[in-house]
Amino acid sequence: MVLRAPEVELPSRAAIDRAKIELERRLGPSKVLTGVDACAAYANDESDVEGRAPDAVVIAATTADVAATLAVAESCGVPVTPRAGGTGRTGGAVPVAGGIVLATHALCRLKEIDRANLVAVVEPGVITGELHAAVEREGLFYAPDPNSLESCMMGGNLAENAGGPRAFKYGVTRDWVLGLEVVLIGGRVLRTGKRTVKGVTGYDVTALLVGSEGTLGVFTEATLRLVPKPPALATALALFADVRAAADAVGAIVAGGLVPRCLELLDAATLDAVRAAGVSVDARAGAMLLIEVDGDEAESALLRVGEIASASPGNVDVLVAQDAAQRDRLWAARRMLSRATRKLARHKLSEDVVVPRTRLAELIARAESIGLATGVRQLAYGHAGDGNLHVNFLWDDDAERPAVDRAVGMLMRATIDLGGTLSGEHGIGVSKAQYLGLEQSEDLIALQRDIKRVFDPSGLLNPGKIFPPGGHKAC
Ligand code: 2HG
Ligand code: ZN
Repeated sequence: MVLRAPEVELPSRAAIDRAKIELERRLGPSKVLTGVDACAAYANDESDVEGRAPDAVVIAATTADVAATLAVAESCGVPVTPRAGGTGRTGGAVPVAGGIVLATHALCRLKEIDRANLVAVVEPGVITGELHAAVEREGLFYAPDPNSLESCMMGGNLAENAGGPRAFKYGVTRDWVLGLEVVLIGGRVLRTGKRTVKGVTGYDVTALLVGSEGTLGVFTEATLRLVPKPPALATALALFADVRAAADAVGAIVAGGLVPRCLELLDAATLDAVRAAGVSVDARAGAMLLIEVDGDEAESALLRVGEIASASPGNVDVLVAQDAAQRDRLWAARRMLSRATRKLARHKLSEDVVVPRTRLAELIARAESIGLATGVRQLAYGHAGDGNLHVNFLWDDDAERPAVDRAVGMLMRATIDLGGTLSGEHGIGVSKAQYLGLEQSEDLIALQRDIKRVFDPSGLLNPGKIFPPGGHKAC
């Protein structure tokens, strides 16, 4: 059961044919796929957004390839959808107007790790987990850790401003990007930002581009900030009778002056999925917090976190990971949640709403009543320290889809009521575009559309994303 793509203007047959000829002439046939099956493989990402198979896929290997593709797209008037790992959750890499998919996965060099300046330079096809491993071998650390880090790529992380469990202490992708090389529609190559820690020259175009969901430019290189690898790590599980008790303990830990690097929450239904996947979890637990602390004082900080969690109402137990192998098992269980919960029903939709952390318990209660009111099964897990909750809606029968859409709309409104925001890490893409007007004023949306026009006057770059052609309903 798919989310219908928005109605967008399609390129003419003649424009597509011209573009194919030009692309092959400029890039050579080996970098341009036009076969039906080859193109169909680039029509989707990991969201349920329905794509329109592209007419051509460019496998770019250099910045010059990206520039040539964007020059051809502009001169022929054909839309382009940029794509790196294709692991996005809101349809950012889904070509909704056909045209060209510009794949950057083959631009995959980790070009540099500069230990003295604490900088890494990467191309968009570098897998995030591989970047982690490479810098950690040098005693350094790049913090953003989306749970799909074994398959997602830096290009997508930059486009969506990806976060992950460590965002609570270390922030999201944007906080780690010093500068970019980006190609604009038409083929102009720009360098933005800096390679220094400080630097306030001009507008912060780097910050604007990170999180722009492929609508402003195509990344070909990023200069990233690194820090020394934290010397020690300590990890614990705190089990609670129910999810409200766990959410309240999160507030108590933060109010106690502690800054764990991760504070992850799993509700009862999610714990059942974890148990079903073969991980044993105390039967008394109706919710769990996975807590990780790093730094010189990690052991003593974890002890303090454990004391606060044990003293919190509804606590069932606190278990400290005894060694790296136990810690790895805990994280493996957390990182497979998205896949484990997908097995619970034929269809799953995972939202990534955020509220101020003190309102997390209220958001969970609202999600539960939305499930009851619409009859749609739901469960929740996520980055509780950030107030960022993945409310998952699950259903088997296609006929339930309208109820799911109602549930999603209700969740978006509840989030805004609680002072929150629609997306903490997956972006707006196609999936949430219709709700943008709930959070942002017409003036703010109009200003962003104006910015989009400056970068992309003909609207050829990733059409149908963030700003749907039909305007925004204030649903
Ligand atoms: C996570 O935190 C990811 O595991 C994916 O953001 C969330 O698919 C999901 O539910
Ligand atoms: Zn997440």
